[in-house]
Amino acid sequence: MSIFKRSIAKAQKVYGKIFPAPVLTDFHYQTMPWIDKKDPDIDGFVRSFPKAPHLPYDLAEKLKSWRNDGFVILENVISQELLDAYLADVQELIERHKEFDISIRIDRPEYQRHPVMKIKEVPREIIEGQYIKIMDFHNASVAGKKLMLHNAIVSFLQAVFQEKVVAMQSLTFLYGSQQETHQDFPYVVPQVPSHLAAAWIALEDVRPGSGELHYYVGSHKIRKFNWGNGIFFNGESTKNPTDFGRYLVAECERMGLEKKTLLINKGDVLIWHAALAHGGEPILDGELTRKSYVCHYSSAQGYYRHRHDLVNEPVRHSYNNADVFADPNLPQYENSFKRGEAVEESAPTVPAGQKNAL
Ligand SMILES: O=C(O)CCC(=O)C(=O)O
Ligand SMILES: [Fe+2]
Repeated sequence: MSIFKRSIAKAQKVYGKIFPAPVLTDFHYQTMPWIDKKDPDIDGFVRSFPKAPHLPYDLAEKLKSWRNDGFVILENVISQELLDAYLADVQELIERHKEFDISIRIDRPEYQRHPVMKIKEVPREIIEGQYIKIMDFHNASVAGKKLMLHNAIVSFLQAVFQEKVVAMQSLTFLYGSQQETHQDFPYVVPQVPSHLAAAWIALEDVRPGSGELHYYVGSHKIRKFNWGNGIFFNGESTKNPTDFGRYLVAECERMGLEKKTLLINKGDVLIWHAALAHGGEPILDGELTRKSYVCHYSSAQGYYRHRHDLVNEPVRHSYNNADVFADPNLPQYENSFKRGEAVEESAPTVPAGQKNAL
């Protein structure tokens, strides 16, 4: 570095000490979804929301628990046929993995230096083992897109954001993640950070001991963690994910929030708030898979550029009036797994609890 550049850097550092930039302690109130603001009129909104009477769940009841608890479970909303089409696509990807540049994340010590790899570079026994996330397979899989933009999910999120829904990314798990307790918003940051939610789609019935997802009821309202440089995790943060996990567990326990584990069935979906504290339980029985598909969402205002291409207008794919962007880096694979094309994405139309009443 030249003497000139060094002096500038030093002056900036001194300036930063005298006039520190304000550290963000929460989302900007103005940007927050209506339902997170003071006194939202949920019944009034549902009366005016044309889709509400056609959904396979009681939207007003779900929006109220979303506001209070930070999550909802939609039971029996996705057809087995669509789930099986996606599972078959995943199986085919694994069998033909040597042909694909699709990314997977491997959280095993041997891969610590390069946790994100192309699936073709990873041995099959690693791909089919624990600590693996298949990344953004919805780009290649039509069934993956239809699941991600399923009417039951995007209608609920459209109500939460009062806006068109845009899916951001997906992760496919064969085993429990065993991830520490965390909130997603410090890591998954759309252009409007408070416009974020996630769905956990059960690809099989969840069995106890398989490393179930856990979450703290109402934890979306706790005071936000300070990473040393505000509420997002990035290169300037002085705290790490383990500090974050410790803070969240201590804060949830101090507030007396209930910890739950997720034991839902194939076809059910958990949708959670950007700030719900959650993680993966240890796997107690290594024989048990826990196949699941996790998608993150924002709104049209909140996510208008693909995170891997902030310059160009994204290529959009739409279902149920919601969008997902094509992968700007791997156009050759887009929708090349076509099983989902033949599947009608219709959901069971009767709420699970009312089936016998008809
Ligand atoms: O499914 C899990 O165990 C955790 C997934 C998760 O936290 C995420 O994808 O945000
Ligand atoms: Fe998460």
